[in-house]
Order: sequence, then C-alpha cells, then structure tokens
Amino acid sequence: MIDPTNANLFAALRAAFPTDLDAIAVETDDGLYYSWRDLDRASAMIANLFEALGLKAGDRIAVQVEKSVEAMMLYLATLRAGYVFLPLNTAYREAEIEYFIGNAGPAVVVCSSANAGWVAPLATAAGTRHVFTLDDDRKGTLLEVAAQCSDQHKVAQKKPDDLAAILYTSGTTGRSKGAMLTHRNLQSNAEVLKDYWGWRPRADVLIHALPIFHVHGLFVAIHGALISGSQMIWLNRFDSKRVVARLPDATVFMGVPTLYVRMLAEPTLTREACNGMRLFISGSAPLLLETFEAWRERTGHTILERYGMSETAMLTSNPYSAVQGERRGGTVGFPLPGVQLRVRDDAGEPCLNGEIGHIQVAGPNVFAGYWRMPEKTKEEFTPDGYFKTGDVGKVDGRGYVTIVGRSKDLIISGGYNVYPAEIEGYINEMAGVAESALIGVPHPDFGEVGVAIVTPKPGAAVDGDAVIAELKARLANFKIPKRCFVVPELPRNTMGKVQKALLREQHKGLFKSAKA
Ligand code: MCA
Ligand code: AMP
Repeated sequence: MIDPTNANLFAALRAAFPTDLDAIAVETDDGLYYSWRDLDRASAMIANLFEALGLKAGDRIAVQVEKSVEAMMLYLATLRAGYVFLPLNTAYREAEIEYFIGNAGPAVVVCSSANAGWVAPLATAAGTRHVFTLDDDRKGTLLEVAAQCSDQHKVAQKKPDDLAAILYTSGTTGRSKGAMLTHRNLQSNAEVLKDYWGWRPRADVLIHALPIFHVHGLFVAIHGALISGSQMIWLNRFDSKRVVARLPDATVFMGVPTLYVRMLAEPTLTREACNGMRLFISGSAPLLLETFEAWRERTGHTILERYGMSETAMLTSNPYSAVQGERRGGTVGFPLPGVQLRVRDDAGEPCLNGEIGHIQVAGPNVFAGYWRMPEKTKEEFTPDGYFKTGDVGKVDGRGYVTIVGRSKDLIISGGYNVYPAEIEGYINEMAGVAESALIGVPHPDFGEVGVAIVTPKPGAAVDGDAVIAELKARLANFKIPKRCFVVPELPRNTMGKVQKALLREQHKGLFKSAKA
C-alpha cells in the first residue's frame, strides 16, 4: 500500500514489490539471484547505517563505484533514508572528482577500494565526514558496516519538492552544473513511463546493461522495472554477445544507439532470439535511420526512440501502442503525458507548421534548478517558466517531435556528453598551444566522437599525440578526442568566431568505414 502522505519515491517503488517477497527481483548474468526481500532488507540496512551517522535531511551521498546490484541497493537506501543521491561516472579522474565533491559538499562519499587511495584524501579535504568503499564483488566497508545494522527501517517522510538526486551535467561554458531532481520529478516520470510503455506488472523482464550513474540506466531502467514489480537480468558491463544470448529470457531492453549498432554486428541476433521480446527502447543520442531500419529487418521489432535530459528525465516518446500511431524512425515521438513542449524562434515567438526552433519544456518532471547556481538556473528558464533544452527541433502536423540539432555546443559520444569548452580549456593551457577547437564528427560505433584541431603559438611545436596523451592523464576516457590535428590557424567568420561547421565538414569522413 502506498502511504499517500509520503512523497518519498522509495515508498512508491516498495509498494510495487510483489506480495511474494521471495520471488526473484534481479538475476545477474554471472548467476546470482536477488529476491525482492533482499532488495528490501539490504536497502533498510544501508539506510539505517546512514541514519546512525547522524546525517541531516538534504545531505548528499556521492557515489563513484563500479556497477553492481549492491550499488543499486545503495541508491535505493539513499532514497529510503531521505538523503540526496549523487552518482558519478566511474571514468572520472582526480580533477573531475575534486570539483564535484568540492561543489556538492557531500556528507558521505562511497568509492571503489581501488580508488580510495586518492578519493578519500580529496573528500576529507573538502570536509566530507564519512568515506566508505564498495566493490562490484559484494566487498567493501559499506557492506561490512551495514551488515551490523537492523534490516527493519521505516521509509523517511518526504515532501514532493524534496531533493532525491543531483546529477552533474557539463556546461557549454564554465564548470559542470548539478541538476537537482526532486521526488516528484522522478516519481511522476516513472509512473508516466510505466503506463506509456505498457509495463506489465510482475510479467516483464528487463535486460539492464547500461551504467547506473546517468538518467537512462539509473532512473528510466531501474524505476521502470521496480515500479512495475518486474524482474531484471543484470549485466555489470555491456557485452553485445551476452545481451543477445539473454534476449530469449527477457521482454524489454533499453540502450543508447551504440548498443544497438554493436548488437547488430552479432550473427546470433535473429528473429528467433527476439521472439519473446516485447519492446526495444533507444535514447540518449540520435538513433540513425539505418540502425532503426536494419534492426526492424533483422529482428522484426521496431525500436521505440525517446528523448530526455538529466534536467528533465524523459520528455517525449514514440508510441508504444499502434492505436496512438506508428513508431517513426528519425523522430523522438510525442511529448509524454503531462509534459508541455513548445518550439520557439530566436526572438521567443512560436514556430508553427513544423518550423525549426528551440525546444522548451515544462511539466512535473522538470528539475528544481542547478545546485547553488540560482543565476544559471534563471538563465535557463523563460520568464513564463519553460526550461530551455538547448535542443533544436520541430513538431510536425501529427505532433511528432524531431530533433534536428543543438544550440548548445555538445558532442554526444556513445551516449556520453562531451562539452567542447571543457576539453578546449585543458588543451589551451598546454605548453606551446595558441588555441584549439573540439568538433564532433560521425563515427560508426559511437555515433559521434571528438576531434581536436589545435594551433601552436608562433615559433612553438605542438604534437597532436602528445596533446592526447596529456588529456588522457587528466580526464575521463570518453572525453579524449580520438584524433588531434595541428594546423597553422583556425577558420573564422567575419565576426572572428571559429567556424566549427566548416571544420566538421572538412573532417566528417575521418571514421567513415571500419571501427577506429
Ligand atoms: C568508451 N570509450 C568511448 C566511449 N565509451 N569513447 C567515446 N565515447 C564513449 N561513449 C572508449 C574508451 O575511452 C576506451 O578508449 C575504449 O572506448 C574502450 O573503453 P570501454 O570502457 O571498454 O568501452 P565500452 O565498455 O565498449 O563502452 C562503450 C559503451 C559505453 C558501452 C557504449 O560508452 C556506454 O555504456 N555508454 C552508455 C552511456 C549512457 O548510459 N548514457 C546515458 C546518459 P581507450 O582504449 O583509447 O582508452 S543519460 C542521457 O543522456 C539522457 C538523460 C537520456 O536521454 O537518456
Ligand atoms: P544529458 O545532458 O546527458 O542529460 O543529455 C541530454 C541530451 O541528450 C539532450 O539535450 C539531447 O541533446 C540528447 N538526447 C537525448 N535523447 C536523444 C534522442 N533520442 N535523440 C537525440 N538526442 C537525444
């Protein structure tokens, strides 16, 4: 039974657990089984651990750990105890983690034991009181201490606007911003998607193969399964062979386009393998029409593409049921129930009849603002309360939304966002570099990848490989440009602005064939 007076998202997820708590909730691909009772008890024990630390309401729990079922339990425990979950990409290096911890001021940091040697001193220096470790083999101090705690826990009382999570998203200028998501934001989106995608209570089986530090794997996938009492087949890492091998045991799969491209390369992906599947969902980056069509031809299934953001969770979706319309490749479907989506021109006037403009959105899913950045938050909303997505698109006569580009300078590589300004900032500080431009070019595996174009200072020699090597030492691996070219000067327009479109055009064929 849901307690109508408690807006804690965990209460809604827990209410959807099946009556038979000994039924399987999660099966890992390496043969472990977790029951619903295990999820309930473990989240209670970790929640009790946090409460025993004397944390205050609103305290942040920052987590940079390898994917595991226990890491999901840690997320559930944070919700359950009423604290704020702050997931961090496992690829982030020291400078990145130092910034996030410094900016968010978490009361607790949980990291892998392999990284504790450098994460713990950073956390302590930033004033974090408690550091725990958690590894993907059910080891670490978090579980050791939680094992001493009671497995009974009353779900913390929360109001709809209380914070549930902070997700850092990079900015076009300056440093990353923490998008503050409330219990209402997450719960409303989970419930809408449960209906819209026809989740079948206790009958679906989701293959979970995405990382759990972003909206897609953490919220869309986990909430979808839990709030419908559905089982998950859990892979700690995406492996196209393993996912295809598990399709006959599943009904739902979610992935970024790269995962679909890689699965299509598996000869074992056949119609028969997909016989029991109900739904394939793609998002986080544009799904190429050729992938959409190749998938339909090979499997007989039409991928459902949807669109969302860290700041808003899911915004639009192609229809699930044929009654609502067909799934159209190249579009991201209709605004979800409760989401208001409009397209405006540069002057803020409505774009009508399928004209292209800026996508703006409102709804119960739209975040509460950027952590400790009221000015930045204000800039990103229109005076009448719509959030400016930074995406450029159009809505056709039947209501299908198509994203045609972005007004924000952003590269989406294999579903991860790379902000050119951040990488250019690092390159520009390197010895001998005058300036640089990072551009996104098409790539057969990642959809798009970064390529750096660098100019040397007069008389200086800069080596492209050395630039890449230096970046590798400092930044998460997915942000590293795949190539770096050194040229005498960057092309500029009459206003003096670097012409990135021209550079993209020049380099668009770099990775045309064969994976690079
Ligand atoms: C790995 N590499 C990459 C990427 N991933 N390069 C560019 N872009 C990437 N995404 C590079 C590494 O730097 C490394 O290079 C080499 O590939 C192998 O690394 P490895 O970690 O082994 O790669 P992988 O395991 O094959 O990972 C590829 C992946 C992964 C499975 C596609 O990137 C992934 O899980 N992507 C999903 C991201 C996601 O969940 N996004 C959702 C965001 P080297 O050897 O040179 O070091 S949520 C969102 O966007 C919104 C809200 C939404 O709508 O969902
Ligand atoms: P993030 O900052 O990681 O939340 O990424 C959000 C951005 O991903 C959006 O603003 C879009 O630019 C992009 N995105 C998400 N889903 C899609 C999609 N289906 N098609 C095109 N772009 C998408």
